[in-house]
Amino acid sequence: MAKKAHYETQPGNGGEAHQQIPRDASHDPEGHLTTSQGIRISDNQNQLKAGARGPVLLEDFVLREKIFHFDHERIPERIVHARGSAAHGYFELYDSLADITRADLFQRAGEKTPVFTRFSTVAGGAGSVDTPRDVRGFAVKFYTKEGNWDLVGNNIPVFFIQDAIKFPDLVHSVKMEADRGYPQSATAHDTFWDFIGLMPESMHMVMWIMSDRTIPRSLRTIQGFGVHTFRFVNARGKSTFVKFHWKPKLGLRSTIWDEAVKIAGADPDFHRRDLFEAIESGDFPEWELGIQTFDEEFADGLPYDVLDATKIIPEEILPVQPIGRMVLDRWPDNFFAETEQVAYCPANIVPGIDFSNDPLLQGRLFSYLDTQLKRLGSANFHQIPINAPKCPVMNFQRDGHMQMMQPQGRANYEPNSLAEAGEEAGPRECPATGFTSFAGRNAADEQGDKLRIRAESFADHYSQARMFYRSLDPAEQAHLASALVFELSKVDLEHVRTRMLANLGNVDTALSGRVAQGLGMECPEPSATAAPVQDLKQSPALRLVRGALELDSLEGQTVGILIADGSDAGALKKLKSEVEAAGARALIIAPKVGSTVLSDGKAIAADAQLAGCPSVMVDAIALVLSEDGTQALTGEAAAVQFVMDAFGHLKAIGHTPACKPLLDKAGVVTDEGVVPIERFAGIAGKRFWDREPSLRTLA
Ligand code: HDE
Repeated sequence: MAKKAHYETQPGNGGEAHQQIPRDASHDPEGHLTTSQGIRISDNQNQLKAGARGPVLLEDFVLREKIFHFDHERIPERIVHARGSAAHGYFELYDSLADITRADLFQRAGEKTPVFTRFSTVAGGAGSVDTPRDVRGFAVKFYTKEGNWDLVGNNIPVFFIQDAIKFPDLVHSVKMEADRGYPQSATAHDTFWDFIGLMPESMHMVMWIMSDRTIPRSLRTIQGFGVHTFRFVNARGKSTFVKFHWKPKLGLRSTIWDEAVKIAGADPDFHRRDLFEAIESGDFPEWELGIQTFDEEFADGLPYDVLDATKIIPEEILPVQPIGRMVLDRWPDNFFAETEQVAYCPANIVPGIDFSNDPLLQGRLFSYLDTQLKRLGSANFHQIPINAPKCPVMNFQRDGHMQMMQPQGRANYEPNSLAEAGEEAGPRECPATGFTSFAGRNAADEQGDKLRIRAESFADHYSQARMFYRSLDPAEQAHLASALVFELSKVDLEHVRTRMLANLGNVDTALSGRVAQGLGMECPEPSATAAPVQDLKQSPALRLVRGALELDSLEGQTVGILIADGSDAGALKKLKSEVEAAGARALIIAPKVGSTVLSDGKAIAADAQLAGCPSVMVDAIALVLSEDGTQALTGEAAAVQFVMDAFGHLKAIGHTPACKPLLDKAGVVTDEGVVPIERFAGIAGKRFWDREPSLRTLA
């Protein structure tokens, strides 16, 4: 009789879309504490001793097992992208893309595919803060019916280097300096700028990382990009190049540098908390997935190479077509089990999607699988529930550390003829539906002599950097120049600064001049370039400040309402309901969190205490204060700073008439963003960029 083989799905997964990973199924329904062997524990407070004051006994297996497990709780953190926050959700397709790809998740309009998405900073360790100036990782695992597809991208569409062999050098240069062990999570130091200056191909990326993109207000307000050119392959085997873009429903929002620095102190977990609270309150973060598709002929007509990850295809040249949306609607049950153990890999693709020859992408295909083995400690890491596909997994890979599968029978090789003897033969390869690599029009011609060489078409390092800089709004250009001044001012090696200024001269001499002036240095001549720098047409789609993705709406934002004893109860109620009607959160802040007595004599509890909730924590502020309340707070540094920072960070300020002395003390000058509370809800969603030049010196 044929034995039933257990080649089925792996533990912790199922077939249906968006199925939840089961919560620890092994717990005792009666709630008893046990050892890992299931032995009930009678006393979890005291070790086993020989007498009340006597020595501890080695036989105490309860103690030894507990401490042993604790000793091994940490695993190596990711060498890059160590600090991350993630959530479950789904991807919903708008219309079938069957004409360009046979990928199962893109076949049926309205189909939902479960996803797990992890956002991260790059340079800092797992315990570092959320708001350094840094690239944000944007990694999405799609649990499709034909296996897992990982789109492991960033919030910036280009990268520092063109070839994977430079990655360890790049990462070493940006991380804490080898001898001194600092700075943590910052590019503002010698070794990073030394490497960057010697690597002119990074200059386009440098423009992006010095722009406001790298100091986002929320993870819900970042874009995501697949970066590399990929391929879609349809059922007839036809290939189309594709680039992936995620656009946030709430639009793009950044912070002011001074604000980002202060958030780091006020709440190191600012982005993680924001994502958690949004999901827990049912305000589910959402992004639209868009694609740019093109063929070889289009690619050949571009003045740069689509295989070069330091280049974009501007949306004005090739529009982004929306194809679906991603909604994140469930926070993980357990941070370690899911967010920490999730293992993304750009090599995880499904039939209908394929790689391009981008040399950076090709290098990544090796690195991620390798790093997961180091991090998770076993070749069976794909069996961890968060990594397990939600479709059948059947093969003859066997054994290894922490093997969770219990295959039955003798078939652990292929081909075999065990079926002829009535035994289970195991799975067979599937030529018709299995993954086949796209052969490539030029696959044969593109092979040449074995050379360590960079294609000529990768030689232009500056034209797109210039295009990016010149496409920005003047306010963001000023932020970018000031960011460069800040970063280079932290560089002690003068020749490194000078080299950077010379490279910046190729982007724009006005930019290098501004930065040189900000540093108080002579501006050198532009450095030699490998290819002539071209004046490409500007791309307004690249703007964050006053760009198409900057929305004025209050939706998804938080308004901090400052109250004190005597605040007008009616005005507060009205304002709160207006703010909430606009889709925002009203956070009541008071000098004392427990109770504030309003004008109607009733006491209310605040959501936050003033000293613990500076205005950097909110997107706009409203001051609902009586004359007495204002007088009390005018002598309170936390209140003055609250208002001063909101004004300095270009936020909307609404106020009751009695607040004038506090506004004056904080140096607030009335402009279109400083309004009576009756008009506040209408303008509170905006930043007031025009205020900035009067407040701080920008380069
Ligand atoms: Fe990564 N990258 N990377 N990277 N990367 C890792 O894999 C690597 C690159 C990105 O939330 C590591 O599991 C190489 C580009 C994200 O878990 C590692 C090269 C882009 C994440 C690795 C690159 C990324 C990683 C470290 C140059 C944007 C976090 C831990 C060839 C398209 C995923 C890990 C998560 C993580 C290697 C360049 C995005 C070491 C060798 C370009 C979002 O394998």
